Amino acid sequence: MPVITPFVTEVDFASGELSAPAYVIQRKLSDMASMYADVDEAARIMVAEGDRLIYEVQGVDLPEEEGQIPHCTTRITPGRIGAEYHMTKGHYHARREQGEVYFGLSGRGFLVMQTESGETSVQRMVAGSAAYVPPFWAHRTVNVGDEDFVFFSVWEARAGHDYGTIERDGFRKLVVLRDGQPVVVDNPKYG
Ligand code: PAN
Ligand code: ZN
Repeated sequence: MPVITPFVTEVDFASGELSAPAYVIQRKLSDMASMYADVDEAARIMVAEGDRLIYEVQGVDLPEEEGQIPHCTTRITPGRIGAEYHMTKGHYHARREQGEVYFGLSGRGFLVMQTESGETSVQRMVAGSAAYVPPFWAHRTVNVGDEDFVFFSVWEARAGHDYGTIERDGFRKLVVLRDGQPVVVDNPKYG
């Protein structure tokens, strides 16, 4: 196992920017249009206004080896595709037994989680919330506010990311605007 030199990264709470990110990943609507419930509305937006930034991830570079603790920020832009709020793709960890901690830095979000045996949990996050994603729970974050929702994530390096299961089946629950409020509803297309 390589010996990593200790380091500190400065984090801007409002933007999620790191002082020296090793990587910046941008996810646009075109990267995940099929994940929204209203795919026709996603297509309409892309024709009418062009592509749209949904979220950005900035992280540090660490080897995917036992004991390393990668960490990153995520900034989800405000907005909706139809009634459904901007969100991350979401994933299970490839190693299902690995959990994760999210810490809210700014804005307002919902953390949508589910297990493969059918349990669901939706937790509210604001600046200062420390949210625990236990082992075996898929996780997706949703921006339910009018400004960026920014949070910090910390996980174990061997967790890995299984996006395929969610790309195929989706999440059981969706977060949508209804009567001026974000509400959690069943996903009619799940599975
Ligand atoms: C987070 C997520 C990040 C982006 O760091 O990777 O919020 O979401 P997606 O990975 O679903 O695109 C995390 O859960 N890492 O394990
Ligand atoms: Zn994760």
